[in-house]
Amino acid sequence: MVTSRIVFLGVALVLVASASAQLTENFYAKTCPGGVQAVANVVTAAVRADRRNAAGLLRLHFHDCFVRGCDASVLLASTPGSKAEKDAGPNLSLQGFGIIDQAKAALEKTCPGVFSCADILSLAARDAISFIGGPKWKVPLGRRDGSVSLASEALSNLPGDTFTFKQLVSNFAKKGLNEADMVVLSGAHTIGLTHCFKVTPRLYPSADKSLNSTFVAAQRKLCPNSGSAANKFIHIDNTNGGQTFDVKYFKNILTHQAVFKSDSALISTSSGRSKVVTLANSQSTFFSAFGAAMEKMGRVGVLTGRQGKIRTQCSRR
Ligand code: HEM
Ligand SMILES: *[C@@H]1O[C@H](CO)[C@@H](O)[C@H](O)[C@H]1NC(C)=O
Ligand SMILES: CC(=O)N[C@H]1CO[C@H](CO)[C@@H](O)[C@@H]1O
Repeated sequence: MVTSRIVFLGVALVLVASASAQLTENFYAKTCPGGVQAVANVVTAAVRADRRNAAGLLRLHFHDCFVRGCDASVLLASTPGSKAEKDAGPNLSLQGFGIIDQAKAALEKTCPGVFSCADILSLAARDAISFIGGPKWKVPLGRRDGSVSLASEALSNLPGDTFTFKQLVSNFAKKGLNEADMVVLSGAHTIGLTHCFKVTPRLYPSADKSLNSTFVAAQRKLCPNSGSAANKFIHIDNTNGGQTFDVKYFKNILTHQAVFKSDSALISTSSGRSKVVTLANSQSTFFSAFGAAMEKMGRVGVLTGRQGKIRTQCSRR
């Protein structure tokens, strides 16, 4: 029993090590030399046209990696018998599918059957965030695409916005990401939108006691307690236009102005709080730590070598 467990662990470690070892920045240098630039061209045009696309593309990569690894399973369409990840509750507001399809279409013209949808997702997140003035990080390539996408797995693998600190740490740990990674990656909420119905439970009938009363009054104006306002979108970080990648998200947590309970929870322990303070005080620390954590997230559960496949259309198996 003990030996078989050790053997199993050994095999698992070798698999993890070899999977990540195979990702390289110049993976497509010979097979699709202009590919990385082609993705960047499509992504920057889309974000230039509408800055909100940056948040959409960043969240797509996160949801992809947390469910079955970064294998583009988030892009697959539901089938008559089975609901896919993208149609699960937490994913219903995902944005950016069209941009990925556009990049894939361009790549299929120049180097058919070569460039994975999973790599496009990973590059798109990086290109979008650096385009809006956020950090730029390395994107090692060579991921392959999976064929399975289940709504139930999105529900069971993605963190919830009512999670406690402990629940957040354990959810990220299951993906090989530590507490520091979890805190810095939460900084993604410096951009993007959320539904009022995600926010109103903290505002009505009485406000969550941990929230700043000035903030509560402002949020109540943005999200009235009415059914018709439930599906309205508001900025997660309402400062600087809501689409600026900066440390304001962390500053807002410290002044008790975080939108989600899971954001407020980051200062509910002393180790979490000290990480938030460090990030709130230094944009360069936030940027370099965010980039490093994104590179790490981009390696979660990847398929490489002969695993998986290269899809020709990202929504089709
Ligand atoms: C720590 C746990 C996390 C929780 C509980 C969480 C939860 C949420 C929720 C509830 C929304 C709004 C969804 C809606 O109203 O439809 C959201 C939006 C968003 N999340 Fe997270 N998230 C987490 C971590 C992350 C991470 C790690 C990233 C990326 C690295 C990320 C990126 C985003 C972005 C960019 C948006 C805005 C999307 C848009 O405007 O289209 N989140 N998140
Ligand atoms: C509440 O927010 C204001 C800014 O709107 C800030 O000056 C104040 O320090 C905050 N109060 C607490 C208790 O965090
Ligand atoms: C944003 C969203 O649609 N969230 C939903 C996620 O799924 C759970 C369970 O199905 C719902 O309760 C949430 O409202």
